[in-house]
Amino acid sequence: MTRDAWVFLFLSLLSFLSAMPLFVNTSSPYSSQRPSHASECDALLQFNQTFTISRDASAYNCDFRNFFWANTSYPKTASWQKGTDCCSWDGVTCHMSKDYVIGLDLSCSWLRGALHSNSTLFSLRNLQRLNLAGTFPISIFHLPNLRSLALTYNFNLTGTLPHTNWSSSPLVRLSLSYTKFHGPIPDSVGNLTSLEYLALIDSEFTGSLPPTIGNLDRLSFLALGGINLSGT
Ligand SMILES: *[C@@H]1O[C@H](CO)[C@@H](O)[C@H](O)[C@H]1NC(C)=O
Ligand SMILES: *[C@@H]1O[C@H](CO)[C@@H](O)[C@H](O)[C@H]1NC(C)=O
Ligand SMILES: *[C@@H]1O[C@H](CO)[C@@H](O)[C@H](O)[C@H]1NC(C)=O
Ligand SMILES: *[C@@H]1O[C@H](CO)[C@@H](O)[C@H](O)[C@H]1NC(C)=O
Ligand SMILES: *[C@@H]1O[C@H](CO)[C@@H](O)[C@H](O)[C@H]1NC(C)=O
Ligand SMILES: *[C@@H]1O[C@H](CO)[C@@H](O)[C@H](O)[C@H]1NC(C)=O
Ligand SMILES: *[C@@H]1O[C@H](CO)[C@@H](O)[C@H](O)[C@H]1NC(C)=O
Ligand SMILES: CC(=O)N[C@H]1CO[C@H](CO)[C@@H](O)[C@@H]1O
Repeated sequence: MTRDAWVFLFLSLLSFLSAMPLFVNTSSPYSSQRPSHASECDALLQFNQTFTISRDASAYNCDFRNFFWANTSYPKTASWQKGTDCCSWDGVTCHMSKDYVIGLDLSCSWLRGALHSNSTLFSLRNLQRLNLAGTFPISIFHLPNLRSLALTYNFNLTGTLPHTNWSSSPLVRLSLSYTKFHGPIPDSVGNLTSLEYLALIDSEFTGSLPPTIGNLDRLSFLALGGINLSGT
C-alpha cells in the first residue's frame, strides 16, 4: 500500500474515532455550532452555482492520474439535486449521524471558477476534509474543523499560507504539492500542533524553513522536494 493509502486509512480511522461519542450520547458533539442540515444542503447548492462545468478544468492533473489509476474525472456535481438530501450527493461525505457534512471531494470534477471568501462553503463549519480545485482565499485555512486539506496536482492553483496564528487549527494533513502556492512558509506553521503530514513538493515556496517547524511534535511526514528553500 502506498503512503497515501496508509494516511487515508489513518484519517478514516480518525474520523471514525471522532464519531465514537455517538455510541454513548446520541446528541451530536458539534450541535451547538451546527447550522440545520437543510441549510447546509442549500449552501452546497449555492456554492455549486459559483462554478461552471468545463471538461478542460480537470484535463491536465486528472488525466495524468488516470494514466496510472482509475478514471476519476467526471462532473460529480451533476448528481446534485435540489430537494434531495445532500448526504447522498457524489463528492459529499456526511457524519455517520447523517446530520451534517464533514467532507467534500470535488477534485477532478471539471469545475471552473473561483472560491471567494464570501462563499457559502465557509458556512459548513464541520467540514473536516476538503479536496478541491480552484483559486483559494486564505479563509480556507480557518475552517474550524478542517483536518485534511489536499490541494495537490492543481498545477495552476496559487495561494499563500496565512501569517496569522493557527493555534486553534485541528489540521492533521496539509498537502500543497504540485501547486503554485508561493511566498514564505510563515513562522505560524509552528502553531499547527496537530499536524502529522506536510507535503509541499514542487510548489513555489521560498525563503527558509522556519525553526518553529520544530514545534510540530506529531509531524511524521515532511516532503519538500523540488522547492527552492535557502538555508536548508
Ligand atoms: C450529550 O452531549 C452533549 C454535547 O456534548 C451534552 O450537552 C449533553 O449533556 C450530553 N448528554 C448526555 C445524556 O450525556
Ligand atoms: C472519464 O469519464 C468521463 C465521464 O464518464 C468521460 O467523459 C471521459 O472521457 C473519461 N476520461 C478518460 C480519460 O477516459
Ligand atoms: C450546479 O451547477 C451547474 C453549473 O453551473 C448547473 O448546470 C447545475 O444545474 C447546478 N446544479 C444544481 C442542482 O443547482
Ligand atoms: C462574492 O465575492 C466576489 C468577489 O469579491 C463578488 O464578485 C461576488 O459578487 C460576491 N458574491 C456575493 C453573493 O456577495
Ligand atoms: C495553466 O496555465 C498555463 C499557462 O499559464 C496554461 O497554458 C494551462 O492550460 C493551464 N492549465 C490548466 C489546467 O488550466
Ligand atoms: C491567536 O489565536 C489565539 C487562540 O485562538 C487567540 O486568542 C489570539 O488572539 C490569536 N492572535 C492573533 C494575533 O490573531
Ligand atoms: C533559488 O533561490 C536563490 C535565492 O533566491 C536563487 O539565487 C537561485 O537561483 C534559486 N535557484 C533556482 C533553481 O531557482
Ligand atoms: C498560541 C501560539 O502558539 N501562537 C503562536 C503562533 O505562531 C506565532 C509565530 O510563530 C507565535 O508568535 C505565536 O505565539
